[in-house]
Amino acid sequence: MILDKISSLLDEINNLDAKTSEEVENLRVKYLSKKGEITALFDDFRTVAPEMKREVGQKLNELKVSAQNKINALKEKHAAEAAQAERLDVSREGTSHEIGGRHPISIVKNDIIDIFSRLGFTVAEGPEVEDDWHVFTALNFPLEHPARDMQDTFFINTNPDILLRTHTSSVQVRVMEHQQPPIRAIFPGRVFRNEAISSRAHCIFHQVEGLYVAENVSFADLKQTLLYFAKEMFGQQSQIRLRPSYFPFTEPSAEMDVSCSLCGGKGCSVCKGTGWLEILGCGMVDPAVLEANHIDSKKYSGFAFGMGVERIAMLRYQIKDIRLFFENDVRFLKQFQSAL
Ligand code: 2U9
Repeated sequence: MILDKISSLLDEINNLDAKTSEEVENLRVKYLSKKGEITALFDDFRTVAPEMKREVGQKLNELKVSAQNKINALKEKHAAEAAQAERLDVSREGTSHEIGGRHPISIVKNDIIDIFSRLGFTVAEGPEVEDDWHVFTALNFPLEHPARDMQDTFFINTNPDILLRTHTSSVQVRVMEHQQPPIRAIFPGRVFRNEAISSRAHCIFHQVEGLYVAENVSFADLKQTLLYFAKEMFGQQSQIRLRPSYFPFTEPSAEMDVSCSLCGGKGCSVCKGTGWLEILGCGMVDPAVLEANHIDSKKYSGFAFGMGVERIAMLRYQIKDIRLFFENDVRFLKQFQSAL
């Protein structure tokens, strides 16, 4: 009898529950879809005797409305639960993300650039793969100079004209090709030398070179510039001394020592008891180099200097082995994270 069926379905509907929104959808399909149980009763309604149609029709509509209300209530309950689950718990402890730090060579290189920028030096960069002219010939290297040898320089495919630069002086040559004095710039970059790797030497390292060419540039200008650099880099108490040296591209040439900041110049194990640390080479640009680069050496003079960034970093952080800079061991690198 259809009225019994309606009343048992009404009981069933009133007691319905669902654990998930998928289960709610399954219930909707079961009762209210085209093939659902309640929809089927509407088909049966056609066969109901006319005198019963009014009562059965009313009950059938009540059943359908109850089922729709129940399903809608269950849907809303699950939607609210899902929204609650998605809400951010701002009281939860966050997960910290480790950020990287700068490499010590970059830290020291940037400090060197900052110091010379304050004196009006600009920064220029150039290619690491170079030719003989820019690395040797324009810089007054004689043909028989040992640096031109396979033992000392990396050549590309044994072509004697294409090589990895052994110093960033090649960038100075490139700058002079396009610019007449005054030139006041520094040249940071990677350089390559065919050397046996040890705790003190590596076949790749970083240099910062500097060049100042203008009218009336003197050795006193060089000395004062480098004294300023030493005090800014190693502390205001620092002193410098210049010892005569030789480079093909400068005349006169000198090597510069800075007073040992660890012992204050008294002598310790770092400065090997001398009180001094060698940090760079320098000199007045050889007039032959200016002429080779189309600069009138009667009108202009200049000074130049060059330093190894690894050497400065080893002194500053008391690092005993140059290889540490190239191994990328995070236990080493993490020690510089706060020194950004
Ligand atoms: C031009 C003219 C002169 C650059 C200079 C040095 C002295 C020097 C070394 C320091 C340690 C290289 O890294 S190192 O091995 N450099 O001693 N460099 S003067 O002189 C120049 C450069 C360009 C046109």
